[in-house]
Amino acid sequence: MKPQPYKFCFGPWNISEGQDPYGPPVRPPQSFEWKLEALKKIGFDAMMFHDDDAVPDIDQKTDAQVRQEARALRRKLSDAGIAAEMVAPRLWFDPRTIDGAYTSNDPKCRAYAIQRSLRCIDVARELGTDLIVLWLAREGTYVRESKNARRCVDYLVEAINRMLAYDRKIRIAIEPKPNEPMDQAYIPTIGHALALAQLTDDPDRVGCLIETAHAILAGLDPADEIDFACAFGKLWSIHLNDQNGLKFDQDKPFGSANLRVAFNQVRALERNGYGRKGEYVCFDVHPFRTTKVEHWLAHLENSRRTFLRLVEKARTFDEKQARALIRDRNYAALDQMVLEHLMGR
Ligand code: XUL
Ligand code: MN
Repeated sequence: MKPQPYKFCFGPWNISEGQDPYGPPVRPPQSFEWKLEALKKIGFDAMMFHDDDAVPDIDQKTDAQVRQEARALRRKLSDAGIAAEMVAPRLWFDPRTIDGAYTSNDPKCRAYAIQRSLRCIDVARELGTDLIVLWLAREGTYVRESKNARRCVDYLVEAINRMLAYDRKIRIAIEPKPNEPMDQAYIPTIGHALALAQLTDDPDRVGCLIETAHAILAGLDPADEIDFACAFGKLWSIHLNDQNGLKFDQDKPFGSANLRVAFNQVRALERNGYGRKGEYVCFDVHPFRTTKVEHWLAHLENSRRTFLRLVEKARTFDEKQARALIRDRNYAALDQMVLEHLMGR
């Protein structure tokens, strides 16, 4: 079968201004139009959105306004020839999500989180995508005894069921992350996400999104997470980036910390035919804080370049020789063969 060309995507937040918990922005804010133009200029195919990236101040607007603004955005995107890949409800900014969104101890706050998620579905429908991404940012605890984790599983299932019932066409991709902002998240890995899917009313419409950095933060190999999700036919999106060990979520350019781990992710995507059903390769990467304005898109272009170079590396890997070494249980030679291949021989 002819190899599928990949399609690429990023979100407006990936052209970030450099603020961190210790300092203010270091680059000037840019309009959405500027970001869309930048995406087009560097030849990406789609943009991913939070609900309020698509409709700013969404909580202050009526349902009709939300739909109308989302429709206007869709026109802007289609004039630019750019697709909307997914929409994700931003459930971690509002004061009502301070103690978690779907798993807040306060029933009024849980109701807000569900309502906001249904509006996110309205936005997705107007933007022409059926994919809703749930990064469950605050669904966890700082203090273990502060919530009942057993009940929280029921809350998560209830919220997802409400979304599934609200629109029979949407698919929900859970993006797990083990920590940050929480000390401990309830859905830290792909195994947890897919197990949760089985408890919902329509497991076939609940899948996952793997982010490299999140898998590494959970102490896992992202390539194995990819194979696991694909074994269920449920890898519906991916956020490739990189992460140097167990620290804050770094969102480094793809391959920047560990080229071999990146190679294995690409190999896993290739062997599972990722992209054949229209899935995009998304880069959830950030510029280094030191980045000058004139180099503002380099992390995105570099990530795609590294990805495509690794696709070549995956396709030219001597599988026959690798199989012979595996048969001989000569894993030392296999190990070195991978290194030589990545180093260019
Ligand atoms: C957070 C993260 C988010 C999600 C979308 O770590 O990756 O940007 O991808 O909400
Ligand atoms: Mn992400």
